[in-house]
Amino acid sequence: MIPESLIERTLSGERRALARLISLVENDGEGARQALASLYPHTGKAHIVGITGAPGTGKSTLVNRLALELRSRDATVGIIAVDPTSPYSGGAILGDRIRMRDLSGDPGIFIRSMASRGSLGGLARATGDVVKIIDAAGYQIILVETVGAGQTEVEIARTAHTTLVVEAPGLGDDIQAIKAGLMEIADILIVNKADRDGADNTVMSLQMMLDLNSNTPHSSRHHGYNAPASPEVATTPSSYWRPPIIKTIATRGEGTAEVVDAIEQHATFLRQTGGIQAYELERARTEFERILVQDLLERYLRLGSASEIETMLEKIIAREVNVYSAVQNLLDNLEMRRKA
Ligand SMILES: Nc1nc2c(ncn2[C@@H]2O[C@H](COP(=O)(O)OP(=O)(O)OP(=O)(O)O)[C@@H](O)[C@H]2O)c(=O)[nH]1
Ligand SMILES: [Mg+2]
Repeated sequence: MIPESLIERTLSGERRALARLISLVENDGEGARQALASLYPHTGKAHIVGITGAPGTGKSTLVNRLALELRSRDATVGIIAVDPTSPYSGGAILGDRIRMRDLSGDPGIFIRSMASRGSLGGLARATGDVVKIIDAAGYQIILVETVGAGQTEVEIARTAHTTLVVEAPGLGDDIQAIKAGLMEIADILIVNKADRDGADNTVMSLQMMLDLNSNTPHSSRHHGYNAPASPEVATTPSSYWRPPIIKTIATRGEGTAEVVDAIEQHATFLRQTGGIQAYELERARTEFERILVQDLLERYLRLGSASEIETMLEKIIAREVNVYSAVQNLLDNLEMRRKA
């Protein structure tokens, strides 16, 4: 069981309690769910910002700078790095030791990196839980860094209120494909490493992709909650958010104030258009479905015996039965057994 006092101390903003509680919940032991249930009424206050993009585009460097900029505006900041290779460890950002000390010595900043133990689906769940805990502890802005390569990372980024997609000039063709997928979830586009050649070309190609996107009605993410579906009406300035493109040099902190301004503008846009409810709904739905599937799976697997399942798997690989029928049979059998 997780002691009630640990939850109380987390809620009153004690950092050590917060770190300890996160570890306990991450291990998903006895009481993790109970702790999250107690914290839940205290969540929903933080503005959650996802930062994603191809490997090495400068996300961590940017996050570092954004945190400093937000602190200078008196916001408290939680940082979550969802990536085993991310250069945060134990609250440290490698390669940038001076500012690292600035960050980790500041009581208004809390840094956590997510160990990627278990499945990727587990990572998405664990990240959602950690966001809630840091939110309940009272941090006003939560920055979540993910490497935008896989479905899980995109899923994590999608559950943020504001998603930053970080690009950099001179990336290869394989990266272009990632880029196209990430464009749809971007609320703010960053062209980092603007000190390098080709930054203006990158900006131009993003402009073109945005022009294409804004003509397709399915980019609903950038409309207010009650925005009409018709593209002509939806593109009026009041109900359509066109992702700004901002050039930054994260290593020098150039452009980071503009990025924070854009985050604030997007938060205002979401509040004014009711978009925030749409995000909350989407997030609740994703989470609900994920936990439903997980719990049902566990429950069914517990009801059936291990040997039954092994026998069934062998029939599947012997082509005696197909996987759809196998699942259907299992469900039917368990239903009957439950009723009996
Ligand atoms: N020239 C230049 N280099 C930069 C800039 N921003 C970051 N870098 C460098 O790019 C490298 C990668 O930066 P990170 O911040 O670790 O990038 P990342 O996107 O977090 O990387 P992963 O988490 O591994 O995907 C580092 O060597 C940074 O110093 C920039 O604006 N200009
Ligand atoms: Mg990183």
